[in-house]
Amino acid sequence: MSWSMQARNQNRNEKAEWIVPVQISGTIETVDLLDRETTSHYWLTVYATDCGVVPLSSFIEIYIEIGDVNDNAPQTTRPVYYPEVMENSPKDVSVIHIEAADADSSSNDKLTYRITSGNPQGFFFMNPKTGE
Ligand SMILES: [Ca+2]
Ligand SMILES: [Ca+2]
Repeated sequence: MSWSMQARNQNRNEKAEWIVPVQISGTIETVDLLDRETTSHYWLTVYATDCGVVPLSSFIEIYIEIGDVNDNAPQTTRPVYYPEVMENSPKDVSVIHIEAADADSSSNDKLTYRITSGNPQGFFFMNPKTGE
């Protein structure tokens, strides 16, 4: 009996086909690093074919979901911002609103913001949840 397998990636319309070594039980293993941010799932079609004079075969579909690992840092739209605020401005004037995006699904809605330097006198405050 031999196994053959087709991998279809519905996101990109790519198609790959390869033959898995002859085994009685077909084990699917990864052969390269996967990246959920590039491809979040795979549809595999596995054929099992016997060695008869007239070979018979059957197939199954396998859906593989790629679990997320936090392997991307948050990205802001620009590396440096140059906002301006007038002197003598009243308290609570908004200076800038920073927004960052993160490609990891596990990081969705979990980004926090904080000022790490340049604010020794505490003139500025940043909301850790909103980036304002
Ligand atoms: Ca992340
Ligand atoms: Ca990830």
